[in-house]
Amino acid sequence: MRFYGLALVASAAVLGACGGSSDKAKDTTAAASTAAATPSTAAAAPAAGAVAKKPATGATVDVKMIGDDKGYRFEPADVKIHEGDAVRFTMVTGGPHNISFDPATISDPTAKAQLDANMDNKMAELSSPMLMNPNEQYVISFAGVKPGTYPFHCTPHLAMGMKGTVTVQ
Ligand SMILES: [Cu+2]
Repeated sequence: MRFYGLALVASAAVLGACGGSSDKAKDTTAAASTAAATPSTAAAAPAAGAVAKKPATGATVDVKMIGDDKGYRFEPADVKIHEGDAVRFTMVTGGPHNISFDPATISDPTAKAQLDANMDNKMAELSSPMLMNPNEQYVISFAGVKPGTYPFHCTPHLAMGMKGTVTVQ
């Protein structure tokens, strides 16, 4: 006798798959930004422009602007003048150089405005243009600039100590 025991184990593997994809209607609202062309209201009202340039009436003192193997410097770095004199800066070597007074060092607003007015072709307040080539000159009148000490520097070479002072006696 043969006895066949057949055990059928049906294991139902239930795979629960939850793949619910909800369609979301994307509402793209294009915000039409109507950027109104704002006219550049550059109010060309020079408040300090009321100060007129005053030409020098006295002596002219020369200062050389030098950059060589000894460093960058004004020569002489510290000059003493009288009100009404002018300082003539001459580019010698190692340019570009410029002459820039730090507005923060001039506490008197009248002196600051007059000195600024006396400077031609400025890059910024109290800052001369760059002198690129040998023998280029820049003259600053100190007419109307009251007595005091006015520190200045060369913007490109300030970190290398190229600075000086003009003392109006
Ligand atoms: Cu310089």
